[in-house]
Amino acid sequence: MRGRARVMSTVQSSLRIVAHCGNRHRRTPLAANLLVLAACSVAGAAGPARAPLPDPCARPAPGSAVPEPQSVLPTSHEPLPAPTLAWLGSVTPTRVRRLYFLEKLDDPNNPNSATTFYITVDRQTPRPFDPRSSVPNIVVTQGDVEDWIIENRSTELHAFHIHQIHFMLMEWSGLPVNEAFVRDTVNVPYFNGRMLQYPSVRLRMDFRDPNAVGTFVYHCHVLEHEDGGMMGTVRVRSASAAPAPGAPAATANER
Ligand SMILES: [Cu+2]
Repeated sequence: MRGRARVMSTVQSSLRIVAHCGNRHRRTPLAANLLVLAACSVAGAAGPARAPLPDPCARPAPGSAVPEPQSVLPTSHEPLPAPTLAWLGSVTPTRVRRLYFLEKLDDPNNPNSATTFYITVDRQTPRPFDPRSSVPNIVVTQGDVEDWIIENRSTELHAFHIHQIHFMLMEWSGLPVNEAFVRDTVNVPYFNGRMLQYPSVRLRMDFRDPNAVGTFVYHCHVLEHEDGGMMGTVRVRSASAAPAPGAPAATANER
């Protein structure tokens, strides 16, 4: 055999190395997997037939098909466009909403009974997520920025996560936070039963992206909790569909 490669024969389902860089092994060690680099030819296990392997570094022969050119990184870059929206942390929110995580045992006297998980908008009735419901828990208007204060009223950690948009963490249990980035997930610490107030986060929710119109979900990122009901929906209506100032009949979810 020729070439700078290790060449193997197969023994049942294992690979057996019979030579390396043109040198035949006296012993033939087994290998679970092996990378073969740019061999010129190998000896077939069935006999003297030789099978050429393509050399990825070789120049094409005259008259042969020209291979696709390799990608080339640009030597200079166009600068990114300047942001058209104000930095989220400097925007005054249009409203503040409050939500809370909650867990309930099916039998309060039996800690081993099943648990139902909730993420509830303040002043709404706690209900586990119903995927068949077409009524969103929250309705907002595209272009708005809102602050959501999310409490954890359970004795277990929860991770608030929202699809489609991002938010900034502004406060951690009432203490200001100065983060220079946006998130889509944040942990909300558990209540230990002795605190004077529930642990909470204050999030600046960015609904300004015109591509974020529609209905999407927010939920606990602990999937057992999410599947147990800890999920809700937010509908972002387009600014043109928003009711005119002073229009009546806003539902509870739209306030
Ligand atoms: Cu959770």
